[in-house]
Amino acid sequence: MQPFSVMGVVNVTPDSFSDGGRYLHAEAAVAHGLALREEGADILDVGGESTRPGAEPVGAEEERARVEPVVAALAAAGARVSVDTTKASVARAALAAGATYVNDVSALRFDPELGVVAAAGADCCLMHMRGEPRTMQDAPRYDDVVADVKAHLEERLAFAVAQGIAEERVHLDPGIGFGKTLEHNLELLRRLDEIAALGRPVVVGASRKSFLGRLTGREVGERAAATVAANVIAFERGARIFRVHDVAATRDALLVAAATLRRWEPTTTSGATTSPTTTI
Ligand code: HH2
Repeated sequence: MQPFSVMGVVNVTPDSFSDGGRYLHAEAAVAHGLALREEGADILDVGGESTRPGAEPVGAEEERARVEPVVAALAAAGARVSVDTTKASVARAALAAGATYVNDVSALRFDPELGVVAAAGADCCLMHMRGEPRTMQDAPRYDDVVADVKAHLEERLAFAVAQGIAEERVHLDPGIGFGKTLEHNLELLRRLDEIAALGRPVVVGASRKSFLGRLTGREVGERAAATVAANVIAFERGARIFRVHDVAATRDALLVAAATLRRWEPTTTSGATTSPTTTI
């Protein structure tokens, strides 16, 4: 079985940092999601609220209205769909519309009820974030960023299990770019094996983020190569799910990394890999 999963980003928002406004209409978002699936995405992550630094919150009703039709159409087309939300009511609507995965960047801190909703049978990603999106980049400080993130994720995992989510359904994410400096992000990638040691699948969302812009001097739409590099390193250090905008490039790089590092062989038909099976 393929030793990684690619999660394609479908932002149904006017203000996301890399593609805000491009897929605000449901039809455009669905077409984008289907295109990402063609590129090889194993999961499509549908979000209706930007979490970029300084983003203003969106009301639950507005967020639900953005996300629900897109989730329904993608699930009806046979895609595996996750919902990127911190709100129980949005998650409930998305799960009813066919999503099977809840991606919560607050790790059940903003709406503890979300755990109860996810416990009704969904997989769940708990991400580390310092504070909240509006203020998270205000002078972030840690004693030891990796140890602090690890302790936080361990505590949130215990909370999720207490809410009724089966431990084997929980994935953990260090939250690249969420209340972290360039050095913090690099340290987390460098020592990602320490997060993987928690024993749950690790999700990484480095895609096109500003620390890659700082390193390369490139604008947000020109960071695919930098994204690929970060993800290959993360894979080597134990990450298993890769949340990206550039699905084809990431998937190809991870196939090569998996074949090289883990001697994993894709099944080939006339030079192309067969459609990937998800591992989660
Ligand atoms: N990053 C973003 C959103 N959701 N979820 C997880 N699990 N991990 C991440 O790193 C992560 C995430 C931010 O990226 P994007 O969705 O492209 O931008 P925005 O939040 O501005 O919509």
